[in-house]
Amino acid sequence: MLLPLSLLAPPLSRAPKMLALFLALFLSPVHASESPAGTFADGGNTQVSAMMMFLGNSRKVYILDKAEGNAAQINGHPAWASVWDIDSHQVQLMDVSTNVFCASGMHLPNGSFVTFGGNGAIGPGGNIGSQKNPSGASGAWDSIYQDFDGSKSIRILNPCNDSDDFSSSACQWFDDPTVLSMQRQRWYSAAEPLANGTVVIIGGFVNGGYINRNYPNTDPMYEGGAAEPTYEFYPSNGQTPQIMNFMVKTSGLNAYAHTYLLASGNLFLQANYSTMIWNPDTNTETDLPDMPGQVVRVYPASGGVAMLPLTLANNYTQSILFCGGSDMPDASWGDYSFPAINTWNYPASRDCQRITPEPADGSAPAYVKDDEMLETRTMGQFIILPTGKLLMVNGGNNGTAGYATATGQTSSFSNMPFDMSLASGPVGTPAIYDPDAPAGSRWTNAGLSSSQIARLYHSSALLLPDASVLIAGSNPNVDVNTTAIFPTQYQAEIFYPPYFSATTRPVPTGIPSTISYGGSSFDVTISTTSYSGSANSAAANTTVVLLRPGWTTHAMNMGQRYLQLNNTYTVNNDSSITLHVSQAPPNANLFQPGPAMVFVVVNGVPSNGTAVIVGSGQIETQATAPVAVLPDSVSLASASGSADGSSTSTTGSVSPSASSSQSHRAAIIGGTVGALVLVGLVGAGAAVWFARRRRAMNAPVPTRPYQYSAAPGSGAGAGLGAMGALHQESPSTSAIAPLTMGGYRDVPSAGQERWGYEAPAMQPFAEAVSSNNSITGLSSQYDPYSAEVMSTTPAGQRRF
Ligand SMILES: *[C@@H]1O[C@H](CO)[C@@H](O)[C@H](O)[C@H]1NC(C)=O
Ligand SMILES: *[C@@H]1O[C@H](CO)[C@@H](O)[C@H](O)[C@H]1NC(C)=O
Ligand SMILES: *[C@@H]1O[C@H](CO)[C@@H](O)[C@H](O)[C@H]1NC(C)=O
Ligand SMILES: *[C@@H]1O[C@H](CO)[C@@H](O)[C@H](O)[C@H]1NC(C)=O
Ligand SMILES: *[C@@H]1O[C@H](CO)[C@@H](O)[C@H](O)[C@H]1NC(C)=O
Ligand SMILES: *[C@@H]1O[C@H](CO)[C@@H](O)[C@H](O)[C@H]1NC(C)=O
Ligand SMILES: *[C@@H]1O[C@H](CO)[C@@H](O)[C@H](O)[C@H]1NC(C)=O
Ligand SMILES: *[C@@H]1O[C@H](CO)[C@@H](O)[C@H](O)[C@H]1NC(C)=O
Ligand SMILES: *[C@@H]1O[C@H](CO)[C@@H](O)[C@H](O)[C@H]1NC(C)=O
Ligand SMILES: *[C@@H]1O[C@H](CO)[C@@H](O)[C@H](O)[C@H]1NC(C)=O
Ligand SMILES: *[C@@H]1O[C@H](CO)[C@@H](O)[C@H](O)[C@H]1NC(C)=O
Ligand SMILES: [Cu+2]
Repeated sequence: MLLPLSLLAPPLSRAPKMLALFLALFLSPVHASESPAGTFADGGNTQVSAMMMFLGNSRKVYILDKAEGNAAQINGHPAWASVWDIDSHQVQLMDVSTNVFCASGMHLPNGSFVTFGGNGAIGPGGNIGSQKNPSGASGAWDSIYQDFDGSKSIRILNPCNDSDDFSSSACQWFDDPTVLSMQRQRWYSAAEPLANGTVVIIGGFVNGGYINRNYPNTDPMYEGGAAEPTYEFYPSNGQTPQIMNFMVKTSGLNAYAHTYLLASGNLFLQANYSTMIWNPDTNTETDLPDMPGQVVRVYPASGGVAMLPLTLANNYTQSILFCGGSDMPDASWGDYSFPAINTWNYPASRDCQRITPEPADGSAPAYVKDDEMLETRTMGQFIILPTGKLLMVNGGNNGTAGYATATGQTSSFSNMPFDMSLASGPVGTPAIYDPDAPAGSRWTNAGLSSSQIARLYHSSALLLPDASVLIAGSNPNVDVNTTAIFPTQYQAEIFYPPYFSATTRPVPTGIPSTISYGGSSFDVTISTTSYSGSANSAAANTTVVLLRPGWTTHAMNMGQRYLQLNNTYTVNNDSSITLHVSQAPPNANLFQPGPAMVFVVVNGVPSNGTAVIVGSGQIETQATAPVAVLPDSVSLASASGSADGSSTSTTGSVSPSASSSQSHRAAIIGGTVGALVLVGLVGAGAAVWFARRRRAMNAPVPTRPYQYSAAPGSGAGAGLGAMGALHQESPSTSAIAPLTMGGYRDVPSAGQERWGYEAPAMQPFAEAVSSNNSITGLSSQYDPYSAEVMSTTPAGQRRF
């Protein structure tokens, strides 16, 4: 296994190009008059197409692609994962065992990330893998791409940084469905965390398709075994997946249902043109009004959807904003195979609607028409900025997400005008939505440049710690195609929102590494070089916000949330400002436990984000405490700042500490915060004693906590449980090769024993239902990191 070596450096052949990029990005002089505000810059080559991304920590973005024929190779097969370094814009390839094609994903309370499901194994051209599942309808493994079936996968990643050993299993994806998997096959499932950090996973396709129905739709519940109308939890609470009626009601257009946890603990769901509130404990549904105009927002209509910032001004009222998508008539949507019409000629929607699902005054929830977008857009994606405005990027004017070789109107691939793309008219110009602006003036794209790179199906976008936005991916092709009209895209870009015109940025100190739900306030100080003009007005115009960028795929940022922390302030005699900041409100439904960034925004200019863990770091009911009363604000009329804190000036005076360079990057004032930024996420993760999910209600409680960083061997004898030993390697080899799955990856030579590995059970859906679906035993009972597993499953071999 050459995993460690290939991870440590990109192949030499790529080095010159990377070096050129590096030089272009960092060494060419950037003058203050050439502010990057509103522009795109090169973000490097992601080497795998960035269908999915998430911010692992202050240094790394993790990228996932589907299993496909990327030129970049790892362990003898094409790579479909990489980790992008925020400073260098270079990636290291990573190995993932299963096909993560169109998975869902979420953060966990301890700062790790998890992805759910995907497709069966495929080989070149998107064909079913060479090794079929027992049904014959999907792949268990493919001998060329060497991907395993990912349809039940639960993959876990513990984010690392450069001071960690990336070659160690601790920094790699854990991905082995024989050890940890969902109870059901789910492709395009929804995922949303509850207040205790448990993730609810909803619906999905069993196998593939454009939309989740046959036509006519005579079996809206199961579609003959192709639809999965149930929900389940990670970690599993032992419950057999139950049917969610809403999945039946919205059949056909219910993949990646838009799902948001509400203040009450219930969840808001929107799919097809239906809306409801769901109680996850009782599985009861309360209908809300239909989407006006029957505009579809879920995949493949793929509208931009976000929960608006929770602020003091709106009293943490949760409102969901929907923009764009498609209002194609029912028959146009076609079925699993393809749309009935030439979607690329059908303009996407420009309609926006807002809804407040739980109005504080008890009134009936209702959709309210919002300002229309500046253009029609499918696959537009909302990125919540630290300023509380929402950036919309990516997408196309016409059509839908998805790809196909034909439509109901174009039977031959050679007549498809955009190759496999079902969308056309890429929108290269971002737009910014201000939720607080008066109706009629919420959208603007003034001063924003256009990207020349089409970002259509399977593109993604993510807020970075410096408050710029990483934009990557786009691949409306069944397999890698760099010559298609909309090719497989590896080039990343960084978009700099307007506040990058500021020549200096606030540098807060004192942000803690963890945020609790209620309890004592904490003090954050910004120096005089962090703002300009009157200290009193700067202090009064400062907000402290918690922002979670989310796990992005398919024009969504799952888990994305923004919550303003309450604060008062003291203007000090040295013109610094001390902010007295409240913890998160004592209701984890408003902002679920887990990783986030804290930004301090002064006069509209954000600081860099500081990584924090919100809550206990564990999957459990989160402790809450009464909100401490904040000290009264203290002003000082004579104090003023020495920075250019303007969000609009591009030529303002440069503060002394920033005068050595006029590059926007260098002009961001250095300070002690740089070190603090990194402490939160990873530090908290390392310090936490990892309490484990209860593998069953009556699982033995571990007698001692298991520390993640425990030396290999300290848990000897523990292991995999039912499947027994999968690894024949020596312990030192298995420590760096967590991803192999026995006999399939290493094609056995004649007479060589396969190690008893069977692909995760892939019985047809109908069969599963009729057998009352007892859990296969391969499912969520074994958490490879779990103390319970360590202490209760003597069989097998330790993996790490
Ligand atoms: C990286 O992670 C380690 C813990 O894994 C932490 O101690 C360190 O501060 C982090 N930051 C940097 C810059 O490496
Ligand atoms: C959306 O839901 C409506 C109402 O149930 C249904 O008639 C329609 O077929 C659904 N659309 C699709 C494309 O499945
Ligand atoms: C804000 O919300 C809280 C909790 O829902 C409620 O108790 C309070 O009355 C609200 N305040 C205002 C001004 O609406
Ligand atoms: C989008 O659809 C409209 C209406 O059919 C059509 O006029 C336009 O040419 C399409 N745009 C592209 C890029 O195909
Ligand atoms: C890539 O797309 C082009 C244009 O449609 C097509 O001619 C070619 O066959 C495709 N290549 C592959 C490998 O699919
Ligand atoms: C500023 O100095 C005055 C006079 O020494 C003192 O009374 C006041 O408390 C100081 N204010 C702060 C915020 O330190
Ligand atoms: C806060 O600063 C922004 C950016 O300079 C400005 O647009 C806004 O009017 C200020 N708000 C107040 C209340 O001064
Ligand atoms: C988390 O909450 C869900 C929903 O109430 C519940 O089913 C689950 O058992 C809880 N998990 C833990 C670890 O508390
Ligand atoms: C914010 O803090 C102020 C000052 O202590 C207090 O009056 C106000 O009620 C707080 N708001 C919330 C939502 O806690
Ligand atoms: C903010 O982030 C940028 C980009 O990572 C970095 O160059 C800069 O040094 C950071 N500023 C501070 C004060 O840490
Ligand atoms: C975080 O929690 C998950 C779920 O319990 C676990 O699998 C993972 O190992 C934990 N991360 C670390 C760094 O321990
Ligand atoms: Cu997809």
